[in-house]
Amino acid sequence: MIWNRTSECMTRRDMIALQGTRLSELVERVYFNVPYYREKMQQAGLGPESINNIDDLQKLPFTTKDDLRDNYPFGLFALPTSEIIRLHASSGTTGKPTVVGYTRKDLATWSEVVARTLTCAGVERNDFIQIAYGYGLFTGGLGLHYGGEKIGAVVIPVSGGNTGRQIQIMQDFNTSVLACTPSYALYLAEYIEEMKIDRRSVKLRTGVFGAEPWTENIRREIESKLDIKAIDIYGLSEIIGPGVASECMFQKGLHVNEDHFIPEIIDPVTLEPLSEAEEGELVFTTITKEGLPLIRYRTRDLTSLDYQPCECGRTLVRMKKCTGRSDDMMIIRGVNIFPSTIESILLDIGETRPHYLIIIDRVNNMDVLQVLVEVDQQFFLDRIGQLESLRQKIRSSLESTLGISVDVKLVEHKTIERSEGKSKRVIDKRRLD
Ligand code: DLL
Repeated sequence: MIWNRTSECMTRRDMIALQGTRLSELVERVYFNVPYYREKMQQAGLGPESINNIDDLQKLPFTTKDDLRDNYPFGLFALPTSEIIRLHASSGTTGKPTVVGYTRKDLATWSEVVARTLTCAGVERNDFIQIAYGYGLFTGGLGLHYGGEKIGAVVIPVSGGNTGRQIQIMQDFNTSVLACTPSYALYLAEYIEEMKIDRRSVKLRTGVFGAEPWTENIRREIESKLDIKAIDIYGLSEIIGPGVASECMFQKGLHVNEDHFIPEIIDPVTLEPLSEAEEGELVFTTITKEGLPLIRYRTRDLTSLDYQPCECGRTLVRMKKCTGRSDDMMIIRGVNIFPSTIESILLDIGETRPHYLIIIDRVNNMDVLQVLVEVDQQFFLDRIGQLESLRQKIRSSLESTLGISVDVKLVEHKTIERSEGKSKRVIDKRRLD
């Protein structure tokens, strides 16, 4: 099933023409309505007449999270607040949050793109969607909510947390689709197992998981434990929230709703555009948004693009599953390391659980990397004598891939805190000083 065949199955030529028209309209709007953009364009020697098609996109300057923060809270809005009918904000770990505003039309666009996301995941009007993303300033809960209503499914707005109640609701209401972060899905699966809840009393068929990076290993774990298809959905508040891109049933990359958000991939260091299939930083230009349109917004997420049409019939460009962010990269003793690399190594070793914590510290002016990893409960009970050899095995796998020494600590089941929303898997004590 495809939600909007006209937009999702266009020829490349038609898409480029549509993007070009929308882009030049956008540039005209922001030039006259947002002093920040006007100044930046003037500095680059550009006027609205300079941008006529998508080849001109690369002439425009980038926008970053810092630009949004510097103009906190409403400085980049392109319309007066009398036209804005909803605000959301992204929490952010440092400094001020980023505030995003939606007009009535923006909310309609948001419902449309989330309806596409859900249809991509095989969700239909007969489904019962349990939304366990947080409701509030975070875009996850309300974003999925209105998309679910748009397709006519039965929306169950539980919000995050209270795991026992989540499961009770799944059983009583016959929930068929679960929407939450992958880390919470994993926690729910674990809870069902531990409480010895009969898996058949839960009728889940599909999960729409996103808001944080997750690997193929985690996907396999969730799919087998919950006996569902786990679909990756991507988005960010600044661009709209969930609904930016989603996997279809083929799970071969995430279709980007590029009639609304033009993606580009750039080298995060030189800022030069990269070609198809090259991995780099994802950049978006929102060509239909009214409240807070963004030009060449640097997401910091790392991925690549594939323009080949998909087996599902959609021609929308696909982005590879995002495994990390350029600002997630840890530099430990000069070596660039991504948390996702550590996660893959840990999960390839059978006896460990997908729960780990990476701790970086500086001792005597030297960076030290410690990895805490949970081990199967059975292992602690039956094979305690083999713990040391398991620890050595993990250490040598990590060290040979990362090229630096790693202190590995095996911990018992449930030692590492579970998360109901986005998980936090890295503690960098060097930054806390
Ligand atoms: O997380 C929006 C969202 C809600 C997406 C629910 C999907 C489902 P923010 O809180 O602004 O918005 O965080 C955006 O989260 O730049 C990525 O780094 C990360 N992210 C979101 N989805 C994925 C994903 C929402 N599927 C930031 N895979 C983004 C990897 C993701 N990272």
